[in-house]
Amino acid sequence: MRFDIVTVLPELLESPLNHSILKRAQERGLLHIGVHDLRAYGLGRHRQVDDYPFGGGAGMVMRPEPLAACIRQMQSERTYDEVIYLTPDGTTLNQALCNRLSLSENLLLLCGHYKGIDERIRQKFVTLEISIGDYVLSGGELAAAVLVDAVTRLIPGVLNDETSALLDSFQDGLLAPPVYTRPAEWEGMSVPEVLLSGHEKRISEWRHEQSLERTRVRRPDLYERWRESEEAP
Ligand code: 6GU
Repeated sequence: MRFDIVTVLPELLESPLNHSILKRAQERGLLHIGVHDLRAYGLGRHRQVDDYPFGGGAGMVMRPEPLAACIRQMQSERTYDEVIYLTPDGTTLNQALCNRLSLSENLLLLCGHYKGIDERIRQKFVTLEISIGDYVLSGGELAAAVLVDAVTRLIPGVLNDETSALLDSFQDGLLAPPVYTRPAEWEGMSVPEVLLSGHEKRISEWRHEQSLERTRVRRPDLYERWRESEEAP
């Protein structure tokens, strides 16, 4: 799978995309990430990429020409399943959308900055607009890193233990159960007996009960949705 990311701040993406699981996925050839500096497509001697908003108001808006030139260059090299604009007014990212995106071959991600990008770029090129939650970030870069991380871990072969993505919170619509490691006794607190029993069936039943209870208490909205999906024929 390949991500191409268009940004005015490529340095902001370097570290989060080059460690741990994302690093290993790239080394294994399962993931390719191209980071593209929009400044290279900027206008004039100063490589300008933004300008004042028509109609007035605070902040700058990203001009259409550099973005269009960059997107067209990318599209001349490969076909994209989606051209995604990261924006707080997009649809909220969730696990279902991550699952869907993980089936893609190539994704093009556009990071906005300042007051956002000229609306005409959204109309002409963007096929999907995604927010990572109801709060405002300074730009789309950290949101793009979140999206790449959440989607990459769903690509077969990326995680060491193939089953472990299936046990993530949300993957079955429930929160994950509590986990413990050694020591079995720590500062007067012990690990639930069942986890030390070696009894696989009882352990998986316990984990499922814990998942249900945790979801019911912490996320009643998810719990109701899960119950509805369970009773569907
Ligand atoms: Cl995708 N961009 C910005 N700037 N802020 C956000 C966001 C995206 N998602 C949540 N907040």
